[in-house]
Amino acid sequence: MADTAHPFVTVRHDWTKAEIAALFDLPFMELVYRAATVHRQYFDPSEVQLSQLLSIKTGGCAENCGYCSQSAHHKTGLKASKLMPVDEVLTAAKAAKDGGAQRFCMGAAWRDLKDRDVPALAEMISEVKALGLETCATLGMITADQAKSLKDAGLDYYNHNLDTSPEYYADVVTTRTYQERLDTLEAVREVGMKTCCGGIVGMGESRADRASFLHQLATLPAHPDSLPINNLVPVSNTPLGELSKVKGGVTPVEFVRTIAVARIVCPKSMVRLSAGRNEMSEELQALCFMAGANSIFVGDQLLTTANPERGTDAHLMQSLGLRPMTM
Ligand code: SAM
Ligand code: DTB
Ligand code: SF4
Repeated sequence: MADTAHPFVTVRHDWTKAEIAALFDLPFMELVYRAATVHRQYFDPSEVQLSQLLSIKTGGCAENCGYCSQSAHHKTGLKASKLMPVDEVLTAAKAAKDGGAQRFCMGAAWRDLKDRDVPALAEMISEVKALGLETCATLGMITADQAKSLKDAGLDYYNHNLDTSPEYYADVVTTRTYQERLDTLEAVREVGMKTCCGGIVGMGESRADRASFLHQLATLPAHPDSLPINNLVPVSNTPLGELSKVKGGVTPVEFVRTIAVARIVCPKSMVRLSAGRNEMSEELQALCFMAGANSIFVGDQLLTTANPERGTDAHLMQSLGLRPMTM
């Protein structure tokens, strides 16, 4: 990396872990300044992309992700439901569009997508797309054939997160491997669909883990088009929710550092300030935008947990002079 006061950062896929760790260790003002500089190379820093989530199939998931309210392995009290009918999804998508969302992301608590569900999803996707929204889905592991069917139906993005570093991964989930996650991302890229891939901070991982997680993203054959950084939303009776009650999450400054490093190593990605915003002050979110975040989830619900209400986000955008991204 050029070590100058005004680094022009090009898109690189050969980042080393040591370089990324060194970014984390920069004095905070220097790190944020560099990230803000990179942000301006590729984006208008006043523009924020707006996505909205809907849980189209909730709970009862076979995976044991240690942070998740929807895993059947944890007694979180969440009621499991079947795949939502298309008309209900469309009602939610119309409301999202009317509320200003640009992208509609449909999430299902599945380990992997079953072929029998593809026709219903294809119909859902094509009708959401016809409303004039960008479409995104997160349905667990998928094959290239399934990805092709979803793309043909009008799916623009597929979300599948790496979640953490390869080194910390076994402390987070044991029912699916890191390699399986990479394979799903490969299948999505293979059919030319855009990828949305990021992870979670505040799960008890170290700074070295956060650097290693971003190293994975930065050295993918193609950087994620969208890169969500979630701050753990502690859910009671999940292993990591309980751990965070004892250990605490990351400090706000460390969270901003993670956003800044993500912006520098994946300069063209939309870095999404994702879960955890409901618990953040306006000032902390402002620091995240300054550090290069340029995407958020809108709507008062993420999948199963709360997100800021529309009025709260309208105030945030207005007070910071932020505008919805021109598409
Ligand atoms: N089942 C699919 C999967 O795992 O790919 C899709 C839905 S899953 C809920 C999508 C992502 O949400 C996870 O990979 C994780 O990064 C994030 N997530 C889930 N629960 C969270 C929590 N309590 N706090 C922060 N992020 C969370
Ligand atoms: C992502 O990285 N974050 C979103 C989306 N991709 C699917 C999900 C956040 C979920 C937060 C916990 C919940 O609401 O259940
Ligand atoms: Fe299932 Fe996804 Fe939750 Fe893991 S994160 S338990 S795969 S819904």
